[in-house]
Order: sequence, then structure tokens, then C-alpha cells
Amino acid sequence: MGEENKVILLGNWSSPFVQRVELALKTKGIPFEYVEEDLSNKSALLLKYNPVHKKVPVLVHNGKPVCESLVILEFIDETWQNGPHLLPKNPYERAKVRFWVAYIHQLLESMAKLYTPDKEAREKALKEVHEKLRVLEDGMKENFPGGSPDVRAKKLEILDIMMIATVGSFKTHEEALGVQILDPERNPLAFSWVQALNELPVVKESNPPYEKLIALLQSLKESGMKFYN
Ligand SMILES: N[C@@H](CCC(=O)N[C@@H](CS)C(=O)NCC(=O)O)C(=O)O
Repeated sequence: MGEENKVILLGNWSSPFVQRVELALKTKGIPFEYVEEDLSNKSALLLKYNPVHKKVPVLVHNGKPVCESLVILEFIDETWQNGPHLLPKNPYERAKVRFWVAYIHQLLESMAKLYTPDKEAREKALKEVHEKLRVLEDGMKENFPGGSPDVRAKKLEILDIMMIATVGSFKTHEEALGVQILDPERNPLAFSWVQALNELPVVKESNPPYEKLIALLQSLKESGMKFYN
């Protein structure tokens, strides 16, 4: 890797936002150095590169920082034009994909609310998650009219990345919370899509380790803290 193309990712193992970026870099075949951040004791580098939000992920390209996961994904796709594309080229297709990216981002926000200590708020959040998954199911049927997306045959695209970083670990969340999130009967397309994605080596490698994640989620549930800040 030449110095002219040095890529550093400041991340944290449990962050769905960091997973988005990691999957994008790996899909595009971009070599990078990963630096694990302790979010309870942030490094001087993180504070310097993301002084506004002080959050991960931060992508540092040749010494220049890019912050906010969705901004980073588009930056990666635009900077490394060769190889697989995360977003379609056609402006209308691109607009449609961006719409669903934003929707899946909202699904993640609803999922985070599942960790509230208030029982009523938790039940409301679960309804919200199910409703968003239902809408997504219908939306994906329109995007992939032939059935579920054929993930084995192609490289990951931005919607695959969003889906994995949001619901890739749904079984661990279900176990930690004692509720069903993704139901194969209600969400057959989303369910088979996520299952197929989870079989891909690049995804397996990027999913947080089960033991570590379940321990974190259980402690968040008890403490009532959000699973991301
Ligand atoms: N909107 C941001 C969210 C990033 C975010 O919430 N990162 C969390 C980790 S999952 C973080 O760095 N939290 C540290 C803090 O808030 O102090 C993005 O999409 O990149």
C-alpha cells in the first residue's frame, strides 16, 4: 500500500456504524489499518479527527478524516471508482437505493430503543421495529421483484451492508431481549436475505463475536443504556 493511499479506520468492535465501513472497504478490496477505540477513554486521534461528534467510525484517507458512516460509504464509493460499486450509477436507481439506506438507518434507531428499561416504551419500540420490517419487506419486493436478492452471486452493495450492520446479529438481540425481531413467516424476504448474507465469509468475519456481543447486550439491557450512543 503506497503512502499516497493510506487508509485508517478508527472503530469499535460493537459498532454497527463501523461495521458498515469495514464491509464497504473489504468489498471494494481496499487495504486499511484498523484502530480499535476505547469509547470510554477516547484517543487523542479520535478527538482530533472527529471533534464535532467524537464518535466512530472515522476514516482517515492520506491524513484527511471523513466522519459519519453514510458519508464515509459514499466517499469510499466515489474515491475508489474501480471494482464493485456500492451504489448504482443511474441517478434514479441511486436515489431509490439512498431512500432505503435512510430507511434501514431508521430501523437501527428503532432497534436501539428496544434496550430502554421502561417496559411500555420497549413494547412500543418492538411494534415500531416490526412495522418497519414489514414496510421494508414490501419495499424490497419492489426492488428485487424476482424474489430475495441473490447475495451469493455478487459483491455486497450498500443495501446488503446496511441490512447486515442493522439486523445481521438479530438472533443475539432476540436472545438478549427475549423477543422475536425477524420472523421468517412475517418477513420471508428479509429473513432469507440476512441468512444468506450471514453465510458470506466477509460478513462472518465482520460480525461481532457472539459471546462478546451477548454479554454487552445483556449488560445494556440491565443498565438501560443505549446499545449505541
Ligand atoms: N451517526 C453516526 C453514529 C456513530 C455512533 O453513534 N458511534 C458510536 C459507537 S456505535 C460512538 O462512537 N459513540 C461514542 C460516544 O457517543 O461517545 C454514524 O453514522 O457514523
